[in-house]
Amino acid sequence: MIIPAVVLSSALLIGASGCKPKNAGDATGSDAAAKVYVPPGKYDEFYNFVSGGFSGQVSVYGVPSGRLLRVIPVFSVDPEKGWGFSEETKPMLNTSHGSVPWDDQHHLALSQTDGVIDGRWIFANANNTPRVARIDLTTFRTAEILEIPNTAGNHSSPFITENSEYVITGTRFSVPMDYEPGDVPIESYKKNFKGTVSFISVAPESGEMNVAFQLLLPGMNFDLSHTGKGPSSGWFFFSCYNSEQAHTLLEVNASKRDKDYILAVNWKKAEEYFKAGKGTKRPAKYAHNVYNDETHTATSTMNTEVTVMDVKDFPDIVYMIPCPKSPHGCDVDPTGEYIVGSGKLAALIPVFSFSKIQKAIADKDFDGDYEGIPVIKYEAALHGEVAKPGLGPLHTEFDDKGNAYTTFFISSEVVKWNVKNLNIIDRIPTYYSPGHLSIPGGDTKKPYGKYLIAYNKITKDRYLPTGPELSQSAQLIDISGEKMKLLADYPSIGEPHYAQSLPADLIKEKSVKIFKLDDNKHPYATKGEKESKVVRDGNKVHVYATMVRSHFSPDNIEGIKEGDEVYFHVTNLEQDWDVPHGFAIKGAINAELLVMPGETSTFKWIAAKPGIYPFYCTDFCSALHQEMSGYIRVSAKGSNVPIAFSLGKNSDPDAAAGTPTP
Ligand code: K7E
Ligand code: CUA
Repeated sequence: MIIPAVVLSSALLIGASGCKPKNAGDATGSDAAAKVYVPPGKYDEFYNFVSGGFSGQVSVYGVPSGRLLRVIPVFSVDPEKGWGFSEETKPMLNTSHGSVPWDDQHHLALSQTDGVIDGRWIFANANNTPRVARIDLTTFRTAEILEIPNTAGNHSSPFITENSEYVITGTRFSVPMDYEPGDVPIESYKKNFKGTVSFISVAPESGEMNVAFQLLLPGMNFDLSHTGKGPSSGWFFFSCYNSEQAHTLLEVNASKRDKDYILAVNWKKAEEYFKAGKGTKRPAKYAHNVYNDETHTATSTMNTEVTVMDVKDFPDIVYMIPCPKSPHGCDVDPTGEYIVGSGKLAALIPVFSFSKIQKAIADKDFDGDYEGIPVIKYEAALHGEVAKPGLGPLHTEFDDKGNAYTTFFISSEVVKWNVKNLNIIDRIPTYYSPGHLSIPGGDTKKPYGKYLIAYNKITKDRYLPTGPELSQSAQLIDISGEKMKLLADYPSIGEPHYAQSLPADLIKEKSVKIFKLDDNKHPYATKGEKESKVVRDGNKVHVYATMVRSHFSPDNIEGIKEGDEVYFHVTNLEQDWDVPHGFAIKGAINAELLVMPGETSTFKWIAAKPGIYPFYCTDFCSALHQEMSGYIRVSAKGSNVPIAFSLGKNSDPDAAAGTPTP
């Protein structure tokens, strides 16, 4: 998020320099310690999924302990797990721009049934090269990545509808559409730059995603969004800024107006039009990457078409609601009646009423239009304003008792207020400058109002110094009582933006422990040591290898020649939980492989130079893990060393050292 320095320079300095709120550091007593203590061998109550920001990954923590359980590789390569390095996972990072090994991951959306978290999948956005990923919560792996056409800056993403019908995304950067000429003067923004909102359908059983259709909107910046629920079911709300349509020095030029907008989208209506065959098919190019748990392999296909509906042609789909000063968070309360807009520069928080919005639309209580979209009168949509809440409101989540909790970036605090009467109930300092906050279920119909986690941008003086960069910090706050209580601080990975949590009981029994070897349909799977072999095919060599505690089969390989492309297809024969084996070769310009029980992965290696190359298992798998290794011999291009492979054919150690074979 960005706060215009010119407008708020003094306030920003206070915020960004981490002005110590009173009682900084006073957090906890033995009471707090007991609340976060999860004894050794016991499980946490919640899984907490945290966006990784510029790390591109998603991390999983236990709450309340704050223990890091896992980092799930999504949009960035991960040498630890071979993600993006194995032949099988490389297609997952494919895009219309080629392979993209990194992204910026901000928001997460757990799948829902009837507005309640159902524990099947979690969706994640890539901000930079627009994509949405689906992570399977049985394997904790990225199962699918879909690129989004006609989009730049996929920030307002992904937001899910109540029954996971669609994941909805909006553009941060308006740009010329992919099917229009892109080589236009930047100052032609108003004419040529457009925004879009994309409806990504989610198949009910498999979860497979597809860009169903897109709405074409005026050029501006769409920031954040939430689905309606209950009475507002079938609607979507997006915060928009830069209604000034500035294309330079946005911190000044996009902060001029008193009000920007919340875009209200009647998505059910839009879907009706789409299903009736409305909209225009446009040429497009966007990658769709799917990982298959039976072949243990990803495939990437390039889509070539997308349906675009210009909202100008469908006047009853979208409406604008004025919202003070560059709104960021756009959050809908559990009842679905109240919509909270958080203007980054606003001195109050407006709360809109869905029933009033409906009445205003019925009565045509409009205040002109914005580029053809009717603008509902502010007062006509307003439920009320939270007065003097704090400085720099960003994001709001809800508990199960009718309260809202909003982060304030500049005044470094979380403020609790009542959604109906708009009175402030409590405020608690955070250390420092919180962005998002997360309450388990806090943006659904059913919040679990026990904990709140604030994700703070600035950490200075909270942890032992670690050079110029400190890891960002999460703070766990007890919200079970009237007053909030700080319980614990813990570091986080990358830059967390949004996070979501669910009760551990929803998914822990479904967690996959092994992949069944019998179900392995990888074309190069080797299901027993007897089947292991080395096969030459021109200058390509395929090694069908197995791994089991504590050896590879084969582990002596000869007959590889300089310049050969060698593919090590290694199958982990174990059928036991938590026994991966690793694979690495000296000098390989690749990462390791980390192969799960029953899985096959492929390591590509160019045999660049004659010599002997050891390979070994990188994961300490048994008492004899250090013995789990092997040798590859690479001979000169013209040599006549035949392909040979073996396991356990040891030479007589007392014999004289052999002479090199020519
Ligand atoms: Cu506020 Cu990208 Cu959701 Cu960061 S965004 S904080
Ligand atoms: Cu297998 Cu170490």
